[in-house]
Amino acid sequence: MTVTLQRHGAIAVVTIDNPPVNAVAHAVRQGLMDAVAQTENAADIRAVVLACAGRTFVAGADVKEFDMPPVDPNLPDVIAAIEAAETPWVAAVHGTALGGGLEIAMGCHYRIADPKARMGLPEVTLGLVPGAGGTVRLPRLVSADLAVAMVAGGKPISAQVALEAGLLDALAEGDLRDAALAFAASCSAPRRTLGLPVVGKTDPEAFDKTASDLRRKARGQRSVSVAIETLERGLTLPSADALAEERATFLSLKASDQARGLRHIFFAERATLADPRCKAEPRALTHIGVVGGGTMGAGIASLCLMRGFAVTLIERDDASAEAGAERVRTTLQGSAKRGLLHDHAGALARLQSATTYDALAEADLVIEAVFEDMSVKKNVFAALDAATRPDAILATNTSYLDVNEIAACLKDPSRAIGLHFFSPAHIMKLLEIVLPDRVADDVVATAARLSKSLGKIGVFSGVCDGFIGNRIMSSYRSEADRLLLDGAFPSEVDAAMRDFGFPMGIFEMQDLAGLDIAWAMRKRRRAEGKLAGNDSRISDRLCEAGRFGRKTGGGWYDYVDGRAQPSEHVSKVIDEERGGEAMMLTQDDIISRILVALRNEAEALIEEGIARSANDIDVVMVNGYGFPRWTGGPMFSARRGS
Ligand code: T1G
Repeated sequence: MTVTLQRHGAIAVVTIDNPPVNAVAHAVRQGLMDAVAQTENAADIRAVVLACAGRTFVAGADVKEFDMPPVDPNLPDVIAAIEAAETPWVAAVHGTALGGGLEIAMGCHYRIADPKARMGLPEVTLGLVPGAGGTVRLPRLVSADLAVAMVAGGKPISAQVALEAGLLDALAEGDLRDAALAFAASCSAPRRTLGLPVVGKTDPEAFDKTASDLRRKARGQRSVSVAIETLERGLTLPSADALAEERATFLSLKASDQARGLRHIFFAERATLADPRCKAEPRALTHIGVVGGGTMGAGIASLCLMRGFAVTLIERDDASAEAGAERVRTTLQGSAKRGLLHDHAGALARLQSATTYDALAEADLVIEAVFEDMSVKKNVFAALDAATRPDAILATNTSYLDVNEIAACLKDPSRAIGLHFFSPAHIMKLLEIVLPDRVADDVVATAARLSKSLGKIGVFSGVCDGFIGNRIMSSYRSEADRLLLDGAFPSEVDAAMRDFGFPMGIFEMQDLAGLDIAWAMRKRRRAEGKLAGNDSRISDRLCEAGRFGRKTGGGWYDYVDGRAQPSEHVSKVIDEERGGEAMMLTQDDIISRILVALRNEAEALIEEGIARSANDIDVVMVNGYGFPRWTGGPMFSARRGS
């Protein structure tokens, strides 16, 4: 049974049990409706505790049902029935009460939570607004300043913050169910949320600043501004009108392209590691070695420490080891300050640094993050082969080198794998798990489980020059270069792609990263005869002139007081390289040519077996390269014809 009712004396405990996250599927809605009827007709029931089995309170409506025809009872009706009850209902919240889950809790008359619980309204991240009273009940419990951050920002808050703000009535001391039963026994009458006055804006300027910050960060995602408008209307409209407006807005957004795109990515991200090889038993992982304490290595080490692993950081000498350890300590300090790291002292205690590989003799996994040069990486792997246990997994963080060639350095290549982190490693969600030909299944399974333990979105990639993301981005760069030769300028290409929804344009990105890195790669690949057809002289000429980007005061743009300006030098080089007539290119021309180039490269990656599916390509491009999330990714948006 998805919803059960048990008696504890005069208290009824209604329990939802719909694994894995108690999503409000139809069976849950019907079960709750039945429970209201049952408890209202039982004169000897004085109060109801609403609890959930498993790891969390209701985590929202069942997103899988969104593309199916609605089936009554709908969630607003269920919540209205709970709220109208004469018998007081007490929500007992644990885990994450999100979306419809928090809306159900707010429809209850009282709320008690486990101190570690979190609650929020993430609908905006799915291109929606709350559809079951969230924008109408929340402002009757907390200030509008907090309500707008929750509704339009989509981020959950802690139980402590919720208690202080008025969203919770109590935090459970000890067992949640016992505390909820005791709380329910003390309730004599229902307190209906809709009957409470709107709390209002305690600091109108703070409200406006939150709203404008969220609108700016949303870029092209419409649901954020719609959520702000819906909430603001809810502050002044009679509750029945506000509920009707909210529901109409929700239904309209649910059918939108952006909501479809965001639902696609939500499920695509959760399907990337569904692979037969992950059925193997993963190896135990507690002690992770990281070779290289530079930005990347220190970021990886910090992330592993934050997620509970013991880390030994290896550098070539004491000074470098101390510098690397200091980078880690600084990162941990920053994360602790932002409330992202609770066990700061524990994380620091788990960090060791050393200058010789024998410190890795007991490591379960070693990740190398040394200079991107094949001979350097091969030397590191050969040394690790001798210094580590034969069952230790050896991972390279290379972003494009041949992982098969690196693995071949080992006596047992089956223990080698690629773990391509994105910088900053403790913040970026994407992890490309690069699978060499001879990798063992349990090594693949271990990498998949590590990805989840690190809170990453892991995507499998085959071995090729640049794996999935960098291969696609190089096709983006090549098409952008061709657009320059055909008549566009860097600022026009960048403006078009920013209007499409990228956080920045490809030329701005190159100036930020540095043109010299790509220049060195082009020279290497040209020497290997691998660059035919993708070889624009423009970039080379800028590098030959020492224009490496922001760090040299000029690249594709000139930088004056840190601000990018179109460069006459670059325009002159482009005109010379064009050598002829320039075409008129509109923004649409630019966007469609670049999208076609991205998709062609993506199709090639799938064809070659480097990427497993179009969905994986969407996940990589959205989570690692700034492709606008609300489009669903380059492949999903192509299927939809945009
Ligand atoms: N609907 C359906 N399935 C869901 C789901 C949902 N809301 N949330 C999670 N799942 C599945 C997920 O696909 C995966 O399935 C499994 O649960 C574990 O998820 C009316 C309209 C709760 C924080 O946006 O944020 O309510 O892969 O891998 O890392 O106003 O899931 O195992 O088959 O993410 O521990 C609002 C979305 C919906 C919450 C748990 N709610 N979920 O994270 O596990 S709209 C959300 C999450 C709404 C109302 C509106 C996370 C989590 P499978 P997981 P996790």
